[in-house]
Amino acid sequence: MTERSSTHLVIIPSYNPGPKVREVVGEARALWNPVWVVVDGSTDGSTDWLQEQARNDPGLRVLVLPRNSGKGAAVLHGLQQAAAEGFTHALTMDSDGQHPAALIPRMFELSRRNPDAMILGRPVFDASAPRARVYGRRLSNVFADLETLWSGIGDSLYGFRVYPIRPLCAVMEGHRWMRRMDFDPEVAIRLCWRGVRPINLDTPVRYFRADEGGVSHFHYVRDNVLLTSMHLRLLGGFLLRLPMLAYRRLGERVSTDTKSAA
Ligand SMILES: Nc1nc2c(ncn2[C@@H]2O[C@H](COP(=O)(O)OP(=O)(O)OP(=O)(O)O)[C@@H](O)[C@H]2O)c(=O)[nH]1
Ligand SMILES: [Mg+2]
Repeated sequence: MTERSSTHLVIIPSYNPGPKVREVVGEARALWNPVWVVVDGSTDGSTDWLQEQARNDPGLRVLVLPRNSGKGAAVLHGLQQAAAEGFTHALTMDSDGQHPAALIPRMFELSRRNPDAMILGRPVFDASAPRARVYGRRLSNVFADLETLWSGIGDSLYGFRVYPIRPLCAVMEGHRWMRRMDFDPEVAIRLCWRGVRPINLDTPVRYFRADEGGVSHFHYVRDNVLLTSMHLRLLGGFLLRLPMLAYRRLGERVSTDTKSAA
């Protein structure tokens, strides 16, 4: 039985996840307590199973959004409730089985040692990953590097992360963006702008075929248009912050040099 944390929780946004969600929730619960699943207007019957599980497991909570609102909106819904209950840090992971639940304790351990930082999983793909996914993210990563002056975001799109809740809510509540698939890249960039340091951890990613229970709701055209317009919008914010970012990055270089010289 895992001991309940009153400060660190797992939040799983879930939209029509297919059968894999059962394994994901089971693995996450075996390693962490509490785990919250935010059902984002699912219509695939997964809600009933999740609610039934939660009835028999005090470590599992299921929040249900009546309508599909987007990944970011689902995460924010969980974060706001978690903040109200005194939680300080949240690990986000997908409900489709792609993220390595086994690394939840390691991610939280890194976060506990660096509570002001965000811990970013960095995907290590195997042969199961579609090439479009492996190479397609490079452009988003180039933009994210530029927009943060190479502050160290290892992967802008990957959703297996631990965030400090308070700055994340502040960033999201201040803008109407970040509610859909723009959530993962835009929050990482905006948190960098606020001075939240990224720490990267390499983590394996699995892609499942449809006959293995794999499900994706990523729409190549719709979501790539969303991501491209997001980066174009963020470039404006970047130019405004350029002097501040350059000043900060210069300071980091000097302090690193000082340390290495000591
Ligand atoms: N796409 C999508 N995902 C949602 C939504 N609401 C919650 N989610 C969850 O967000 C996570 C990521 O969704 P995926 O469709 O797997 O997107 P992805 O992992 O970026 O795309 P793939 O690399 O193709 O798997 C999953 O846990 C979804 O269940 C939504 O409205 N749209
Ligand atoms: Mg996925």
